[in-house]
Amino acid sequence: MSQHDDIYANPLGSVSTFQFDQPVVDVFPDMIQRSVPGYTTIIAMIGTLAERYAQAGSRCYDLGSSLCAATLAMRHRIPAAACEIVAVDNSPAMVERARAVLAADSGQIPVTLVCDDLQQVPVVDASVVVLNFTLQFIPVAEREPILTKIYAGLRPGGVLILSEKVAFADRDHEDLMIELHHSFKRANGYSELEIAQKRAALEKILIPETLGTHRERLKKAGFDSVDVWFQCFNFASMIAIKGKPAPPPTL
Ligand code: GEK
Repeated sequence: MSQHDDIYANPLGSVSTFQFDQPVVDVFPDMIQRSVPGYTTIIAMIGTLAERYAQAGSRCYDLGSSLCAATLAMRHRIPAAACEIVAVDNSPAMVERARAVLAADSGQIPVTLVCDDLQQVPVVDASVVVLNFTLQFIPVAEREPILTKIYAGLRPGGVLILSEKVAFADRDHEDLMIELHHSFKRANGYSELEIAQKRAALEKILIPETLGTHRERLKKAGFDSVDVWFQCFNFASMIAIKGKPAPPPTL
């Protein structure tokens, strides 16, 4: 059972840059659930997308896997035979807790959990790659090579699911989406102080970009089809397909 997130509840003299350390790991499921609109839906739909796109004998990657929520969604929905899931996170505290989460799970698909920078991990023979709110933490200049590597490692017909906090070119719309996100957080019990201090902690390390920038970069990396399949305020998830989308299976 996840602890209640009150990391930013008391005034901090100076707010240090956010880290995925042990105190964050201890409250992570509660924190992400109360901070990211649509998180539960996105996780469930990653399972649905993996069910559709995972190919027999291929690998599915969860890059920036935290406590393996997306890994487990895929593990319990993939019908294709002989798949393997590779979950990667560079926070030792996250990976240690994720190991316990996986040990308590009864899914049959093998999961390899790797504690490393996702930029160092090869993507090989993949059919599904998930970057669920992870690319936003990578310096902007380093994002394109990651997408190029993922594209190269995908089989034809394979997909990248990319979820991000996004920015908007129009200043008024950007302000409105930020305000609506803060209303969502208030409704979930966060105080003005918690919202302000968390925002300051994330300011330098979570860099949102517009959907247009993401789309262009994905196309440049080689993806043939790029579409938004989920959006709530300034949180969105895209599906990028290598090759032309296959027709839906006959039921
Ligand atoms: C979920 N996907 O629950 N290499 C590997 N991991 C990284 C890197 C990196 N370079 N940079 C950050 N991380 C998850 C949620 S959280 C999003 C993802 C959030 C990891 C970091 O340690 C953290 O666990 C995760 O990416 C981002 O579906 O907290 O907003």
